[in-house]
Amino acid sequence: MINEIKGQLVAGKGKYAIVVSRFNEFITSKLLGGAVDCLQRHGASDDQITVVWVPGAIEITVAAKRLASSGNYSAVICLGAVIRGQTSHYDYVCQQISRGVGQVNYDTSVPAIFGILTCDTIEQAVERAGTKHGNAGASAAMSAIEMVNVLEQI
Ligand code: INI
Repeated sequence: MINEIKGQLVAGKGKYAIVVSRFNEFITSKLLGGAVDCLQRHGASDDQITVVWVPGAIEITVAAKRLASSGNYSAVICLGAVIRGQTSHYDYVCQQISRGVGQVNYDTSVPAIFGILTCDTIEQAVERAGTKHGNAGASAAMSAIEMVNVLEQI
């Protein structure tokens, strides 16, 4: 019989850090609400959840790396909203944070979950922050719970 490892969707005793950016706060606060609600509904208590606010998406990586390296957290959930403007700034921000969050995973072996919206329009972001297309913060929290459970078994 094959040995198959699957993550339970139970927060267990895991410690979950959430890094959330203040830029586009009207969206990111909804992502945060979705993430916290998801963690709580899967059994996490208040003392298992730490929330760190940073100025913008670019700053998420450094805080995520500090948290992941501290040894105090089972997973780091990164939440932000990058919305395309009239310049190429968007592309630079997106590139930097996707690489940065990925790097935190490789450098620390603590799962850093990419819950950062990268949208062409504000409407697309609203749709992913608790309306038509669900809540990307809740999805990110779910991924964090699953990864913590998977890694505990490996
Ligand atoms: N930060 C975001 O989180 N979302 C954005 O859409 C955004 N745009 O488009 O500029 C943004 N910029 C700020 C950036 O993340 C840094 O905070 C800033 O450059 C200071 O380092």
